[in-house]
Order: sequence, then C-alpha cells, then structure tokens
Amino acid sequence: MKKVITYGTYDLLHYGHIRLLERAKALGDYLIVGVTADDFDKTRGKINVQQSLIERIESVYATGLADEIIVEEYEGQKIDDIIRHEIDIFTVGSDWVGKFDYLNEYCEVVYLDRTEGISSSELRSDKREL
Ligand code: C2G
Repeated sequence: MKKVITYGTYDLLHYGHIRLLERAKALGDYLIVGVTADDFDKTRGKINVQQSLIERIESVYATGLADEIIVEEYEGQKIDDIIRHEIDIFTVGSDWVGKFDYLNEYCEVVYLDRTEGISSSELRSDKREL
C-alpha cells in the first residue's frame, strides 16, 4: 500500500485546496493530511487564520479525500510523521518548490502545481471588505 502525506492550514477551504487533495490522494492508496495547529501557524508567520483548528479539520474531513487527519504542531514534525507512518510520498503545492527537498532522504517528494487565481489570503481580504 502506497502512503501519501500532505500538510496545510486549510483556512476557508477552497477549490485550490480540494484540487491539491484530489491529486495527492491519486498519488497513492492512503492519504494522511496534516492540519496545522494555531500555535504552529503563528510561529511560521500565519497570524490571520480565520477558522479554528477544529473547523479546519472538519473542512478537510468533509472533502472525503483524507483517510486520516493529524495535527502538525512543531517544526521538524514532518520527518517524525514520515517515519512513524511509513510514508512513501510527501506532497505539497508548487508554491513550496525546493523547500521540502530535505525530505527526499526519508521518502519521495512531489510538488503539485498550485491552482492559480484562488487563495485563503484573498478570501480573508474579501471577508474584511464585507
Ligand atoms: N494550494 C494550492 N493552490 C492554491 C492554494 C493552496 O495548490 N491556490 C495548496 C498549497 O500549496 C498546499 C495546500 O494547498 O499544498 C494547503 O495550502 P495552505 O492551507 O495555504 O497551507 P500551506 O501554508 O501551504 O502549508 O506545514 C504546512 C505546509 O507546509 C503547507
């Protein structure tokens, strides 16, 4: 069984996220999605996340694409997860090209094309204008 893992905040879940999850799922047989904890997002500069961790997990769950959902809480967790869950493929959108090459030591790394024209940041600013 080929196991795939991907990570993200998934704030205000949109079709860019869904397309990413669909293609991640298609890379293997079992998809694990790591949803970032609020505190972890703050440490990596994401300070304007609108939805709580539970809401973001529920959105990912509702896509029906994740076989398992975990929470990403600390820097360096990806390596631990890949080892613990015996992951074959780590995947993430192309906005991260090169950033996760260090994981090649532990599994295959695949960058999927990011969907143009949609982002959580834009949705957050639209919300502010309402
Ligand atoms: N994504 C995409 N197209 C978009 C927006 C996002 O393909 N228009 C992808 C991102 O590349 C990522 C996933 O959807 O693979 C989740 O995006 P975010 O919620 O913005 O998460 P991100 O900050 O990219 O976190 O440890 C966290 C991960 O490194 C990724």
